[in-house]
Amino acid sequence: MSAGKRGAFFVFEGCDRSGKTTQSRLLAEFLTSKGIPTLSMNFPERESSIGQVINSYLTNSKDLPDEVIHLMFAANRWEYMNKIRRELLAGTTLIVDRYSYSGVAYTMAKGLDFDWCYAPERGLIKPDAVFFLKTAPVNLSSRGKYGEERYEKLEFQHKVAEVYNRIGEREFSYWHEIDASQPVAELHTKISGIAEKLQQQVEGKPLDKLT
Ligand code: 2DT
Repeated sequence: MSAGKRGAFFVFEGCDRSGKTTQSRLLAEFLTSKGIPTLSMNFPERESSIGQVINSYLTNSKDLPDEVIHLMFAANRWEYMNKIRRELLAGTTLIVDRYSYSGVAYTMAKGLDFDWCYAPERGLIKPDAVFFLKTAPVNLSSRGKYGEERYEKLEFQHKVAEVYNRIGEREFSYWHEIDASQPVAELHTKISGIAEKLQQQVEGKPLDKLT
């Protein structure tokens, strides 16, 4: 690969069980089939020591103040920033399931204000595109294994959905809202179409930061 060609940074966002995992996998398979080096990640990254604390919080085995867990989620992204930068600059395209937008949406849904929630995200590498899988939270409960983790409550998911809409308005220039009630294959066709086009545009474009 010629110098200066970097990978693209794609993020999937949405309420719990909105199909992010399936669509991330399909996009990774699609890009790989086109010969593009691809790496899939997700946040929270539960393997690190910070990630393990987050995992015990999410599975309800540990309680923490809202502010503390919020900062741990942000710290969990910061601890992977060098790796993300390195991979992108080496030409690998990243497909990331959840990022700062989940951080802001889930904590604001608890009542904390935007500026406070967003502050620790400033300076993180900015994605080239966010695919926001929009679905009515009411539909989600019919999907498998719903309700086991801390945030999988319908009322809370409604609040999260509202905050996502506000974030989408603020970040409109790279936010792609996709109706997640469509069949899996149709969703994938839309997403892969956008990703393929962006993939070509980002080559040679410097990495940007969240501001
Ligand atoms: P998964 O079920 O997708 O693993 O998500 N969350 C996630 C936050 O509250 N803040 C964050 O910064 C991130 C990345 C969303 C686990 C849950 O963690 C929430 C759902």
